[in-house]
Amino acid sequence: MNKNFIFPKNFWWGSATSGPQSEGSFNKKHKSIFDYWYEIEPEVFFNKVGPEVTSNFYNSYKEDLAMLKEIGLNSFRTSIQWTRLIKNLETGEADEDAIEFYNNVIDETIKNGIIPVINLHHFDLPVELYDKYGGWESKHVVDLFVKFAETAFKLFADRVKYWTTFNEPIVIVEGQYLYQFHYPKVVNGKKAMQVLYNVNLASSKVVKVFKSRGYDKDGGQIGTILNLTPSYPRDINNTEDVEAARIADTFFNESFLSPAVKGEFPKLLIEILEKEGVIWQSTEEELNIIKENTIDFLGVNYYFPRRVKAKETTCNSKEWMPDKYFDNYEMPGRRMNPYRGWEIYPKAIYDIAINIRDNYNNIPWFISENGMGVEGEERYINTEGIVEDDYRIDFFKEHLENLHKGIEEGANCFGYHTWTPIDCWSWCNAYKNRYGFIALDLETQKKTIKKSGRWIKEVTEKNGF
Ligand code: BGP
Repeated sequence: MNKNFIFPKNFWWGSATSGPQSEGSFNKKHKSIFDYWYEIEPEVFFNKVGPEVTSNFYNSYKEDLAMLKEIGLNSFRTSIQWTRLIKNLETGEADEDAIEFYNNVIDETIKNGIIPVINLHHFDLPVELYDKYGGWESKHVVDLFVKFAETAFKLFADRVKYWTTFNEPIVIVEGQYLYQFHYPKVVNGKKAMQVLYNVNLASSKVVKVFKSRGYDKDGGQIGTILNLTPSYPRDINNTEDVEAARIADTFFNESFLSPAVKGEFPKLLIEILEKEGVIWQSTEEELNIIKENTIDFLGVNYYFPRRVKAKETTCNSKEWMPDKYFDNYEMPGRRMNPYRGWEIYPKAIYDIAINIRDNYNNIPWFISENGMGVEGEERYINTEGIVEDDYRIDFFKEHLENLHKGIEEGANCFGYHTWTPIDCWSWCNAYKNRYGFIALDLETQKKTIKKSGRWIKEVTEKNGF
């Protein structure tokens, strides 16, 4: 018998993108680390497609938002680019053209009956701040970010009620300071841990400004977006595997989740970092800011689980790395998305829901990204020109079924956003894998609703499937 999956009242059905991945860099006043990286190493990016045009949202936001309405979305996340909004990075003064653009986007979103959710940082540090101060290594940069946030609140918080500070902050640590998949590709465990601390501090300082200036009156809420990758041990009966998974979890999930929700860093993390001599520099005053400025709601990006086993290899790096404590484990028979190279494991969504319910105060949260990137979707275009992406519909259904089970068991989840509404630029993968409900023809910028776009419309109308 087919079961129906109906979701709570006022559930958010939506989709997320980010400024640097959809707007194009038209009229920006500063370069982000990605703009700069593309300039110096274009060959790193798939087919050498860079961030200049992406999905042209800067010019086509009206038509794009109308399409989001057409597929029934009731909420939409994007980000304001620091490198666009802020003319003077030291003072936080805004740029006129950017003010007009973001005002138009916000007003148009609301006009279409869609709730705007605005994020402030999506890996897009202004490169000048890296060159001058070392980027997130610097507490001065933390304070400049707070100024940027304050400018954004002043300009737009009258209409934007849901704000988030960072998207996947652990990726800044991993990509820029450990595993070299984001510029400046530094490998330095000690710096990585300082950055982990500084970004947590930046988030809490922004929460503090939001609340102390009263932007939380009138329904305003502030949260953060974390990519949670639950760590599953190779063998749950092997205590060393289980311990390795616990440590991986503390590094990659709890290091942001715990400060954001509970106001403190996990004890296990601090213990390890002290023992290794790589603990960050902090002050009492800063730790109090983190303690007292926790988030109102959480966004969870979920794509794949982490599988872990006890350390078997020796760490080759001369640098201290978290990987000293675990090895990643390739589980035989795991189900893969071969294009992105990520395991597909829908049950993790249920496990996340229960973890938040039981260990994180059952804080209100939503799935802020979930999706399946597929290469070569032209293969699935039918005679009417529509991409028949049944695999994506199945992927969403399976994840939603697990989410539904979590909600039935008391998880406080209020929405589900997919990645992404319209095929967008995926960092170094550029336009290799497509995720959207709406296909983008890169050459003509023509946008066409896929089969999944029709499907999500029905889902939002029924509040389930
Ligand atoms: C998340 C990011 C997004 C997006 C997505 C898909 O980690 O928040 O920005 O890009 O992953 O991943 P990718 O683009 O690497 O395929």
